[in-house]
Amino acid sequence: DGPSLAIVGVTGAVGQEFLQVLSDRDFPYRNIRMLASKRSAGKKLTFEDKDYVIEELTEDSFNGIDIALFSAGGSISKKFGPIAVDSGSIVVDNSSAFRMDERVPLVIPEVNPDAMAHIKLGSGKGALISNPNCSTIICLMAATPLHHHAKVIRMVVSTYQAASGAGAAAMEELELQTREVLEGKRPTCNIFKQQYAFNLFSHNAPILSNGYNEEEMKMVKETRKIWNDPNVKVTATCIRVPVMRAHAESINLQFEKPLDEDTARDILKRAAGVVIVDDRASNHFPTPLEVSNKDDVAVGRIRQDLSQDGNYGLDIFVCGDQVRKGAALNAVQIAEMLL
Ligand code: 11C
Repeated sequence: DGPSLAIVGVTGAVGQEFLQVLSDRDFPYRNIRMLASKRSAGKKLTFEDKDYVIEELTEDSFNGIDIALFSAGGSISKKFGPIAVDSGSIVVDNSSAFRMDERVPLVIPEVNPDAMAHIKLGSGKGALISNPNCSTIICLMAATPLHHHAKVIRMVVSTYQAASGAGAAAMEELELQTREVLEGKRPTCNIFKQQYAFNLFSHNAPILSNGYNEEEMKMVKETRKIWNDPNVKVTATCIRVPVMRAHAESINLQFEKPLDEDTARDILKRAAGVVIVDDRASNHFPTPLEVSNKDDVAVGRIRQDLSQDGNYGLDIFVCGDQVRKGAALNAVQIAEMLL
């Protein structure tokens, strides 16, 4: 027993991870509708020993659906999200389509669960809930517990983002290019316009008139919305690195009140969904590989920022699985809060 689910974009990297996470967490459901584009309709998939036929996403797909998990890109969400809501479904949307809409809660369950408290499953009323951008989720999982203690007034983030953020095709291209370069061949560049293997480059999101790219501005705007603090100062530089599925971020924090590193470590030790990897003696700190396929965000390099007087600043380094906590796990946790 449980709600009736729909997965929109089930063939994608995040769509597949939705299924994995639902299964890993024994999420209760009555039935699941597997939805994708016309191209994938008719294909079969097996989930928890049951065979499914992938259906084409249409306006009728949401009849009788209680919760719809969307990860099929912004334009699909913009078109079909409101249709699902009109059908009475609660949509958890992984795209950026509705994140900055003030009527739509933008939720990280460990950070701001109250933002969705008014949305009730079984009320017969549909609703939209947005999943934040992966870089924002991974950053705020570590920064928020410290923010609650000493109030962040400024945050400077530099990201090292994995291929998975650009989808399954980018992950395949990274693998292909790595082989090609090692074999002395010219690398295939279909997803990105430049060589990715053995390289890194500024994030591929469009550059805006202020010189920031869209990924960076998502971190700025989403942090303000999630923390409900329009005044927090955030700046970010987002970089794509040749890593498969976990993002890393260097985060510099400036606080309103002093916070020493031992207290920060204690706070992070107790924080839900966070694990500390901070072994100075053996130079062991978070790595993308060690957090891959894991739920927790790893935090290390916890140290006082020397450039700020009186313990008003901290530097930390975080890694989190982009496909899991950055996308599918966070969405399924939101769905769990509806149960
Ligand atoms: C990346 N964060 O890692 C991006 C991808 O707004 O959900 C996801 C974009 C988004 O490239």
